[in-house]
Amino acid sequence: MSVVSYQLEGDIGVISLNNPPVNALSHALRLGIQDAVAQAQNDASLALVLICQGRTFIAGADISEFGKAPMLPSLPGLLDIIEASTKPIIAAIHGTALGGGLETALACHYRCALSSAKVGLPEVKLGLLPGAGGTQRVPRLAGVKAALDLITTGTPITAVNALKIGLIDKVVKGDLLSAALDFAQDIIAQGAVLKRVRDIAVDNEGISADFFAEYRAHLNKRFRQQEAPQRIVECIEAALSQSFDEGLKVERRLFVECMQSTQSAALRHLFFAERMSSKIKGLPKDTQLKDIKRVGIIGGGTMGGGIAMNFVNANIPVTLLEINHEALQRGKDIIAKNYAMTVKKGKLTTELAVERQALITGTTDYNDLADMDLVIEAVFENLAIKKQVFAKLDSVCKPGAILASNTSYQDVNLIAESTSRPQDVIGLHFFSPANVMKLLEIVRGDKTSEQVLATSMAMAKTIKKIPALSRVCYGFIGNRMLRQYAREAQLCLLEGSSPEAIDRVMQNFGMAMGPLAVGDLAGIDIGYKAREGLTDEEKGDVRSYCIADALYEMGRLGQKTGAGYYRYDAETRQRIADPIVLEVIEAQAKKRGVERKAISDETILARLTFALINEGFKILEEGIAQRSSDIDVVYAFGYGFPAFRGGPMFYAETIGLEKVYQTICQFGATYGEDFWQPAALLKQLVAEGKTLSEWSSNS
Ligand code: T1G
Repeated sequence: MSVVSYQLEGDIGVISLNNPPVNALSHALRLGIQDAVAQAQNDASLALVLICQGRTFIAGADISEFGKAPMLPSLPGLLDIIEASTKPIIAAIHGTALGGGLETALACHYRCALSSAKVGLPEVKLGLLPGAGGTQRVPRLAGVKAALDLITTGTPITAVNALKIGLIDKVVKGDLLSAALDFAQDIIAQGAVLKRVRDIAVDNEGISADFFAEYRAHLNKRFRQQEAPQRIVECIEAALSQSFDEGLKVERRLFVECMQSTQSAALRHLFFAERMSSKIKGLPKDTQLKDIKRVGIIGGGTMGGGIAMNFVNANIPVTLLEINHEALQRGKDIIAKNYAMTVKKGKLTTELAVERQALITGTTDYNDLADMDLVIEAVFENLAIKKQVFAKLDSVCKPGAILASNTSYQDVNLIAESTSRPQDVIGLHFFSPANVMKLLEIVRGDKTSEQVLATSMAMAKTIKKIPALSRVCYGFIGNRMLRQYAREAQLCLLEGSSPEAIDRVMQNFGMAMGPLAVGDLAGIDIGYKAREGLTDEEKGDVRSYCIADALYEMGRLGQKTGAGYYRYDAETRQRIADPIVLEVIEAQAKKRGVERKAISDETILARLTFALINEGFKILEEGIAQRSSDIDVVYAFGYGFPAFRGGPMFYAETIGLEKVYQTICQFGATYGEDFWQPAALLKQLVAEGKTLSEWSSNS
């Protein structure tokens, strides 16, 4: 099947691309376009239309070719050929013209698009910048400010908005090819002018002397530590101050710098990891999916309410069960409040918010769940209560209904045992706030059927979640690793650091929030209550929670009480270091015989991140996670791990497994081997000189 076809439609040459799934600009596609444009220069055509088959116009350069030996024609080289055409070329856009796709359209002489189409330059999300003239052509058509906003955010815009800022010439309706052919005829009738974007001067209207410095400062706040946004500013500055060809050279130089950066490698790793995580190793491709038309949710608390929103947002009706009408009303009020906030932010219309809430039916009667295709339990995090709920579901739900628990720690196998249908039981671990967080940990029980697994993965996509599969262990992937990270944060506190020092180190690393600030946000009572049900042995080393317990007993639960590891300003809710906390820490250190001394930022960072990484290796060697990139997906999309570092396991590779291993051995010698035993898999890979991605893709 040829990826490019060329034929005359009357006096218009039509270049048609067909490179599923998204017409990415593979080498074959670039060659095919080059040949078609060359052929058209000598035939009877008066103008050309460039159009794509399938679901979208070109969605970008072929990311899977990155890092491989370049093959001619390069994309910039191809765009020079398009722009130098002796006949006007009209790009006909549908779907999402992104990255190199939009750059290809900009090298054409005209652009038309269906009103449903979107255009954008999302390279920055891959740690890159538009490397085929986008930073030089967009300012010429849309101006400097619009170019900076479009390219540094990477957010696509609608065809109508693209028309408004001058990126496209016409929004068309109906059949795209017919509309594009009509548009080409108009262009011919007007003299077939070769409108080359490179010939347009950049408008410097309103660009003050400190405009770029201010924009850089804005980017520093919004995209902390990210390199690509700053380089984009430099490209746009060049578009304004230099010739088109000189500007292209600046763009090329900075694009190569981005391409070679660790940040871009990390973001490209996550791009594919996010798409890989929904694939289940060993699951037959043709596994039949169950139809999920009606969903029941048990528990209308913060989690249950948030979970319900995911389904009604996907137009799937929900029956929400609570123990009584007051609790049910509270649940509905939580949902109404969440929607009101979304409407207030302008992200949803009032009508849609009302429509979606109308899809939620409340009940206090389990029998109303009899006909549900999927029921998700989101009650109190207590195994005994969950087992009672599942035994009840087993007696009322229809055969074949999927029975899921939103548990974040409990053993899904034990929950399944409380039913006669363990094959239909699965864990669906949502992250709070459940209507916002992208990650969904899917926990397969030993007896969960392939059909329930496959259906859960497909359902995750339907409700726009990013799934990651876990087997059963305490805390699954994310929370099991988090316990080690939190333990090291607590020990660093006890041994000499402070909440503000630890949080500063982790925020500078790129975490959305430091661990102690997160503790105050979630509530110190959560951990305290989770430990209440555990034996001393299960609780682990008392040094890892004695400070939290002391704060709890002082009534310092975190933000909810105005004080926890920090004090919170009543008006601004700003976090303020509190000397009382230091007194609590010193008292606990004394009580535990710990002599406090300063801990360097570097040691804090290594202790917290290597504790995560080491546990990640154990999770891999135990087969809890399918692949290392799934662990990266969990941390990047569920725990605020900086995407530009690729996730904890990718980050370990960028440091080098040898260094991680040696440091963990040193930590064992310094802090004791109870916590610092290198994972067997880490030790094995270092001994074999193998990388994790090699092992993970081979296993
Ligand atoms: N290259 C290669 N494969 C791609 C791809 C790309 N650009 N985009 C998507 N795919 C694959 C993806 O891996 C998946 O494969 C399948 O297509 C469906 O994708 C020079 C340097 C277009 C909005 O960043 O944002 O141009 O898993 O599951 O949810 O300046 O894909 O099925 O085997 O995401 O409908 C810039 C990235 C590149 C766009 C569709 N372009 N793609 O979303 O489907 S850099 C991008 C997307 C560049 C130039 C620079 C989305 C989508 P598989 P999907 P979707």
